Formats: sequence, C-alpha cells, structure tokens
Amino acid sequence: MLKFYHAPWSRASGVHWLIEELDVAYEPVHIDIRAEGGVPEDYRRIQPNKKVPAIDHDGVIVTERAAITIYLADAFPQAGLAPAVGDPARAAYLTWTVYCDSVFDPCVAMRAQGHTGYGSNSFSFGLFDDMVANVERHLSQNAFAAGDRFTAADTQLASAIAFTMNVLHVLPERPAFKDYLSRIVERPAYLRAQAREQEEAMAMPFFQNQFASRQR
Ligand SMILES: N[C@@H](CCC(=O)N[C@@H](CS)C(=O)NCC(=O)O)C(=O)O
Repeated sequence: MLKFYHAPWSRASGVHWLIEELDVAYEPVHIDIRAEGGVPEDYRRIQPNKKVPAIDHDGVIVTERAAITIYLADAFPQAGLAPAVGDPARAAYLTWTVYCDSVFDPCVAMRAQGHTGYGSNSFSFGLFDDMVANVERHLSQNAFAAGDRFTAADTQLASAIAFTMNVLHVLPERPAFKDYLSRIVERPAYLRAQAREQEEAMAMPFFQNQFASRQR
C-alpha cells in the first residue's frame, strides 16, 4: 500500500502529480500544515521536520521530494517515468530532479523574502539570476527536463515553475518557461491532481477564510 502524506497547494503538489501519473492505488493522508497549533508532534515519526510530502510504501518511509520522486519512479517502472540506469538521459533526469529542491527552491525562497545581497558562494544554491538563466537555457534546448520525453523530473520542475511564476510571481515570466508548461499542463494526471487539491483546499477553513477576506 502507498500512503501519501500531503497538504493541498504546498510543496507536496509535485509529488501528488507524480503519484497520479503512476496510476496506482494510494491513500492520501492530509497533514494540516496550516493548523493553528502547528503540525501535530506525532507526525515527526514520519517526517522528522514535520513537513510534507512523505510517503509510506509497504512500510518503507521516504521523505524529501527529490528522494520520493526518484524512489517512486523506480518502484513503479511500468509508468516509464525514469530513464534506466545506463541510459544517458538518467544524468539530466537526476540532476534536474535534485536541482529543483537544492537550487531552484531555496533561490526562489530567498528572493521572495527579499534576501538579495549575497555572493554566489555564500550559499550552496548560489544566485537567483544564475538559477533563472540555467533553467531558461535548459528549457530552450530541451523539450523536457531529461531531454525529449516527459519523466518524473518534470513533475517537480513544472510544478515549481508553475507555482513560483504564476502564483508567487517571483520567477520571471519567460517564453521558455511558458512553452514548457504548455507542453505539460494538459496531462490528465496533472489535471486530476490539481482538481483534487482544489477540492481539498476549498474544504479547509484556512482557505475559505482567505478567499472570503479577498472578496470583502
Ligand atoms: N525539504 C522538504 C521541504 C518540504 C516543505 O518545505 N514542505 C512545507 C510545505 S510548503 C511544509 O510542510 N511546511 C510545514 C511546516 O514547516 O510546518 C522537501 O523537499 O520535501
């Protein structure tokens, strides 16, 4: 059995999309990361930092988005979402899956919080502008993260680009980013995950209050 610990509209969304791509049975477990008292302490036995996502696959717990992505795509090879060991495309596949969490995410988070005056070697993730240029260059030269076909890496890269460009408005809008998203967002698994998260979010007082206050 596959248990998926998640929260709607969070950093778990790319893994949610991936699980829908796998087309396997799974049990979603909602962790309320927006609860007033914080995430319940007993969730720490699943995720040591009390964050989502996490998975429990037949008793094996995996945390951290990149690790979950690589684990799931390998555990369900019938979905064809991971280049095999020995396939040269696996290099870009692994690089971009990990890059999303180790470079893209912290660069955007720093920028969103106004931290701009640091040097390239001050932090392992380097500069925001270098990250943007790298992603833009790669997607101008490749249809997908790992080359010419959709892989699990795209669930991470595309969901990161979609959220930070279209919702957070921190990633600059670039034709290469928009073209990349347009190649991907009509995928049925993406649309299913989006619809489920929308439904789940709209049932939560946190989001009901947020939308109500915007309408006032
Ligand atoms: N390094 C983690 C980060 C996950 C993460 O930041 N999750 C956020 C969701 S946006 C979270 O669970 N925050 C709740 C909290 O920190 O209490 C990963 O890549 O899986």
